[in-house]
Amino acid sequence: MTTLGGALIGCGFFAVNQMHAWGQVPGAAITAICDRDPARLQAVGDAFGIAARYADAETMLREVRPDFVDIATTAQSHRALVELAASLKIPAICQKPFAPTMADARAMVEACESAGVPLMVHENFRWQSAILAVKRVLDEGTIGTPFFGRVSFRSRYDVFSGQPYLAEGERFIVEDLGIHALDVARFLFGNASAITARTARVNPAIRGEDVATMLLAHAGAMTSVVDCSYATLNEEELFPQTLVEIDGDAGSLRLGAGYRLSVTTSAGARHEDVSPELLPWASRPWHNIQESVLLIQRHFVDCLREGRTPDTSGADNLKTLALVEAAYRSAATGRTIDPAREL
Ligand code: NAD
Ligand code: 89V
Repeated sequence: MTTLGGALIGCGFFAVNQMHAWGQVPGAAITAICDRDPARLQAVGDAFGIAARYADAETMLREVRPDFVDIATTAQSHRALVELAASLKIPAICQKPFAPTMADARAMVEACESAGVPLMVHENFRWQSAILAVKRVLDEGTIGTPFFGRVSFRSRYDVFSGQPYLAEGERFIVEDLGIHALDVARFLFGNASAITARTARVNPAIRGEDVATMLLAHAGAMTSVVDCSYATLNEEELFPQTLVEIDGDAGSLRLGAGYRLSVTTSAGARHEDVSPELLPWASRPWHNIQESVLLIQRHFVDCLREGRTPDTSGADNLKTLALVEAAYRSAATGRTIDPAREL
């Protein structure tokens, strides 16, 4: 198997996880890195032994001509970098949030489609092993046809120390974290035809909303609640666990604290520990997210080799982003919004 050579743009807080994970993806290796910030470029270059270091993404991509590019910058830069990759016919992974606006996101998908270039959004929460375990139970039909679901993330973990920009934006929790939870809801329950949202800011030290409660209508009778908060002081701090409840016509399922999966049917209840693996480079409590980074990057390489479209392709992610936009519109207007209007 030939090794696919990748280039990484953005050597910040989260990219370190992506670099560690690339070291474990069979048949792929990062051979060049780029950051505008010389200190960050040096730190990642030294830590991972990468000699090819660039301050400018275009120079790197033109010189290195990698087999793929991993864009690990924040959203404002995504459109220019994805369009650059498309223009050079380089398959791209782009971090979430995919884009600050739907117009940018549509343009990025269009640029890659017309260039025939694969594009995956690094939307990794649905790749968490506990969420995959929930999906397996649903697909096996054990609890029958679901009619109610809840995807819940409630915490007071200090995300701002690692990611200071999260305290500064006009938007916060729906755009940064709710986006993952809404994507998990789509993954488990299918697309939504309506969303009603309320948001609040509890922490006075930040600019955006840190609480959001969203009600989604899916196909048939299926209804879900997606709720997230960074203002919740729990007896046990659960960051970054996503809890899931699903009721079906033949049983129910709960993904509870500590990655405890309970499945109840008329035959009784069974419990399973679906804790993520603690990878050699991972650290608690982030190990859950860190494992999902490895799984999604492996998926991208498998898709590249097999000519398949990644599950979280740019086109797929437009639907998650539309839910985010619709949630903000609903919270601002007090109305129920059809996310298709945002597409
Ligand atoms: P960060 O600010 O720490 O790092 C971004 C880096 O990109 C910075 O070092 C910056 O200098 C560099 N950069 C920006 N524009 C550039 C350009 N045009 N060319 C070269 N370098 C450029 O941000 P972060 O916390 O690492 O977050 C990055 C992205 O990852 C965000 O979109 C964030 O939402 C996302 N994120 C995802 C997860 C997840 O689980 N999927 C977790 C955390 C963060
Ligand atoms: O996954 C993320 O996007 C992170 C965090 C878990 C802190 O919200 O920003």
